[in-house]
Amino acid sequence: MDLLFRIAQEVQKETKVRVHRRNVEKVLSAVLTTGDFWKIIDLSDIPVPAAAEIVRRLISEGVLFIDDSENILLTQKGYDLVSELGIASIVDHSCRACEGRGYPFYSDKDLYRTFVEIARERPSPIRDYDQGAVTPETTIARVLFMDSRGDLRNKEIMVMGAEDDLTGLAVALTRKAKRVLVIDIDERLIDFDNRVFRELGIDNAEAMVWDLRNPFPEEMIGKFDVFITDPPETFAAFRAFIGRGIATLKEEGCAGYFGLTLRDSSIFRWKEFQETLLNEYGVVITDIIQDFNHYMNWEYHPETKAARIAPVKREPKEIWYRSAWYRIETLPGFKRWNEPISDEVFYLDEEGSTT
Ligand code: SPD
Repeated sequence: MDLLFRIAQEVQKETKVRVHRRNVEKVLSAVLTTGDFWKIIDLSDIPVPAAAEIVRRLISEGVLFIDDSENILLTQKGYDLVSELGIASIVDHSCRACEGRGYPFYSDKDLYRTFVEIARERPSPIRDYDQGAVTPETTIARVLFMDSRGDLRNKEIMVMGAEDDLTGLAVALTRKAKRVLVIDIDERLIDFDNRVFRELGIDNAEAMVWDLRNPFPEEMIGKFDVFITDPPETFAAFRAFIGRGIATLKEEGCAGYFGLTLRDSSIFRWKEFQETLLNEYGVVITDIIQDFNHYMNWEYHPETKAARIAPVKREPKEIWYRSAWYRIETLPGFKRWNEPISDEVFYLDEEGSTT
């Protein structure tokens, strides 16, 4: 049996994360490109537990080794294998200026500067709610993307459960939306936003504490033009954040924005998420921009499963956790999902490891 195919099967059995042969191939491409384990995950686009186990198995097979500086490298056997299989290193031709998003933050320098100044005082990400904030460049690009798609000016906008990124604040700072409602479980973020709204006299925005495991009250259903969120990658969280986000939309033709990563969920799960969007919720996916969202490394990393299962002790230095930015649109007959969540598995499951 082909070595890469066998490794894929063994990894799947061991980790319960679905992987295929080409995921193993991509890890080898990534190792040809960087020795840093966290960047290998970034380039391989697979969940951490799968990447860690693939690397371990390739080490046991004599294909890879770890040097004294904790770089992951190919052995001579490894070089022979990649040459035999025609596996190449990864090249990146994406635009350096906009970091591949297509919406450069400097297109609105005033907004960017104001945001960076205000965000200096932001609360630090905490583990309890799977927080990990995106870079200011990402947050501003989210706003510029929305504006470019006609989803900002004079719109009623709901920003849900992801205010560690301060996207609701950035939307409000444009003063172009008709109304902004920010909800988050973390009181620190809500107090932060409300203080800024008050100090800057932004009177069409408010922030409110809300646990998305609870259904929305009737007065929040069908009241918004646009929702924005960034859920943890479990099914329960997908429903709580995105199902409920869709429930807040007024009618067909309204839009939702959210991030999905391949660091905490597999491409197989993406298929299931996408099926839920299309078949159950009745929305269409209009955009998926890979690696749009760049997350700044979080201080609680050493306490996570990801750190525990990594084949190296070295902590991430560069940005390695990125996610795709999805835009969806409601179609006639779309479904508003607003059930209570009883699932215990909200932040973490077999594919997730960074909480
Ligand atoms: N725990 C690491 C930071 C994760 C931030 N959330 C990313 C959600 C992507 N949908």
